[in-house]
Amino acid sequence: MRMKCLLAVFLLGLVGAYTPPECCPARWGDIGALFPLPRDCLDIRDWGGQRTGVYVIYPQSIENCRPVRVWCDQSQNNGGWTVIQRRVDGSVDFLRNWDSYRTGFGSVAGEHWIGLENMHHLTIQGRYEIRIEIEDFNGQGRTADYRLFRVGNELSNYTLQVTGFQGGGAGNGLSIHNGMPFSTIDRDNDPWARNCAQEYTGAWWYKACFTANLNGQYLRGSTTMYGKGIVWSPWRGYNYSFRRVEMKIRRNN
Ligand SMILES: [Ca+2]
Repeated sequence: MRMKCLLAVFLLGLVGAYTPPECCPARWGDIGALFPLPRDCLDIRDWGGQRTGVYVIYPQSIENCRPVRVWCDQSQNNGGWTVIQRRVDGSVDFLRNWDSYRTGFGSVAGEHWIGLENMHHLTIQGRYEIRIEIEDFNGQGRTADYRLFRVGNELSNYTLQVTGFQGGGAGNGLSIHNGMPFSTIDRDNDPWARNCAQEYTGAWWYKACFTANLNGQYLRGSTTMYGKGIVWSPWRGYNYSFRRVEMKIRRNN
């Protein structure tokens, strides 16, 4: 079995631009039994994909077995991490509408948002933990870990479930967002009287409004623009915009 899995990963890795047929017969048919498709970067790691980089995964609940290109971090903390959001240099505009956040945007190997629909289908496959890595402009990095991260379906406006803060040095910027629906500049689902996404130039599971604004503007360090940057307030408050952010998830059951 392991050899078959290794072969499948090898073939998928070879054909980075590979797109399977619409109906994806390889998943459920006879061939599927020979070549199981990876659900996430943990499957890829377990089947021998040890290199950190771009892979194609097939979240099980997506109709028609649609492939999703992702960045797999196979080095940190034993690997198996599927990256769902990344900011590195401000090259991609994150001030976008609902449709963009729903489907995803950016470059898998660079600045990227995997999309709420993909997050939903990924995180209902099992129990996922999340690690958030943040780096400031002095090169100092910190993390925040949570034992459970799950994104609801579109009917729930992709409501966030995040529990089990494990520490990690950056502080807890996410727990107040537990139970909140997602909001964008054109879709105000937050409980504030006004629109947090418009006021703070981002898109998030806003409450009224946030302790984390990781899709905020790329403002490069200290800023007078209160709350409008890439904010993780428990570490640097609301007037600091971080250099790098990575949000990554890993199945833990
Ligand atoms: Ca509102």
